[in-house]
This record gives sequence, C-alpha cells and structure tokens, in this order.
Amino acid sequence: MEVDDLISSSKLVKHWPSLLLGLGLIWILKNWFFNGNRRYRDAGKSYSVENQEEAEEDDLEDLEDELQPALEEKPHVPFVPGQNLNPNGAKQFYELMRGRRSIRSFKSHPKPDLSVIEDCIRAAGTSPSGAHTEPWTFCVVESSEVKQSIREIVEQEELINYSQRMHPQWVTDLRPLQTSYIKEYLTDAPYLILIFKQTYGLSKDGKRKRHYYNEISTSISAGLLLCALQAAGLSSLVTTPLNCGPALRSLLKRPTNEKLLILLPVGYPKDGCTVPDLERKNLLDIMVLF
Ligand code: IYR
Repeated sequence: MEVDDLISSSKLVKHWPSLLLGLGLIWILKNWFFNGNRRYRDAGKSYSVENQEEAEEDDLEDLEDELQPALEEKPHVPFVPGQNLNPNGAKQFYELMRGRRSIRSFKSHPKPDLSVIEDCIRAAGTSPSGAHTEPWTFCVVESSEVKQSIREIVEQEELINYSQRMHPQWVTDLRPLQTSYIKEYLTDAPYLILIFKQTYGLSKDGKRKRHYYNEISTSISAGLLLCALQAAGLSSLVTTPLNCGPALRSLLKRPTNEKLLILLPVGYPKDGCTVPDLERKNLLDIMVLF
C-alpha cells in the first residue's frame, strides 16, 4: 500500500507526458545532429562510391592529409578541333557499325597482328573518364595455355550459372541466342581481351587515388574498343562471365583494385559462322526530340 502511494505521488507518474515529450525531443535532436554530420562526411563520397565494397575501401583512406588534385594543375592548352571535312562521316560510321555482330564461333587462324590489337586498345584508351583517371586495364591473352585455363574457369562457373544461378526466365530468354555453358570460343579465338575496371588507383607515392565513375568510364572505353575492332575488320563477343571475376583476376595476377568487367574474344568468324536473326530498333524508337 505504501509503495502504491509512493508511486502515485511520484513526480515520474505526475509528469510522464512532459517527460515523454522531452525524451522524444532529445531523440529527434540527436538523430538530426548525427545524420547532419554523416551527410557532411559522405558528401564527397556519394559521387565516387558505387557499392558497399568500395565504400569500405574508401573508409580506409587517410582523410587527414591536405587535399591535392590527382592531376597536375597547369594552364590549359588550345583545343585543336577534329578536321570535320567529311559531312558524310556519320553515315559512313553508321554503315560500318551496323555490320557489327556478336559471334560465338571463331577460327584460330589467321591470327591478326598484335599491332592491330594494340591500335584498337590505343583507341579505347582515348575514352573520357571521371576526372581523367583512366580507370581501365586491358589484358590481352594470346597464350594457348592461359586461354585453356580461362576456359576451364569460365565453363566451370557457367555450368553452375545456367543450372542454378540464372533464373529459368533468363535461361529461356537466351534460347534464341543458342548460348550454353560450353565456350569453345575461349580457346579458338586468337585473342581474349579481359577488360578490368580499376575501382581505385595508386599514386606514385603509393597513396590511393579515387576513380570516379570507374565502371561507366571503362564501359565507354569498351564501346570504343568495339568500334575500333569493327573498323579493323575483326569480330568479337561481349561477355560478362558471372562469378568468374576473382578467379580470372588471380589467374592473370592482377591487383585487387581491378575488377573484371568484360571478357572479349577477338578474331575472325569460323567459315559458315551463323548469328541470330535479330532486328535493331528504329531511330524513332530510340530517339526523342524536344
Ligand atoms: N554469361 C552467359 C549467359 C549469357 C547472358 C547474357 I545477358 C547474354 O546476352 C548471353 C549469354 C554466357 O555467356 O553464356
């Protein structure tokens, strides 16, 4: 009875609505302040971090250092515009590109000259990139043994992809393309080009450099590579082997900041090579004029 009296007369019971309100206010203020700090801390990152893995890598950086641009700060130079002497250039380029097809059956001979592949990669390297970080590595494989190891890694994973990891709808959607986990082109094609995106770079003094939009930049460079290969009369196939990245990265002894984006067999089509009977969207279906 005495305890009940004590409880009912206590300030806690009398003033509980104001106490609750006070606690609520403290909670709101605390959260607002905490998130505000976080917003401030993350402001620079929101443009550079594409996934959680990169966010964690980012957190390791020494943010105490005085900020310096990764590029040298020097006066701009005059822009020399391209010699646009060919008003028909776009049409000719379109004619060239509309002939490009992904092929899945390559002949091993003749082997294109390595210098042609090098020129194509030079062209890919002219791609724009976030803050001119050039976050790409093109690994060119011509060794039969390395191609064989790549094929083993890819076929082993693709068997699991097709039978377990890919949704049945995905496997069904691929039926018209007649793909399978067997990848003869990985050993037949004279060259395999493995395109890695560099999720960050290293400066001369060993410090980490941020690579903004590294996936977009590397994908644009891959697009330029496709154009250059087409201009050189070479065929290719864009593949993105699911779950093979880490094994292929270690096979080629590439550093951990490099992540496999695209694997591209390159060469000439086998005699009698066929491709799916595909149509492309019309201009009116892909362009909107305002
Ligand atoms: N990576 C698999 C499956 C595949 C996926 C897509 I999307 C394609 O356009 C084609 C194939 C393979 O290479 O077989």
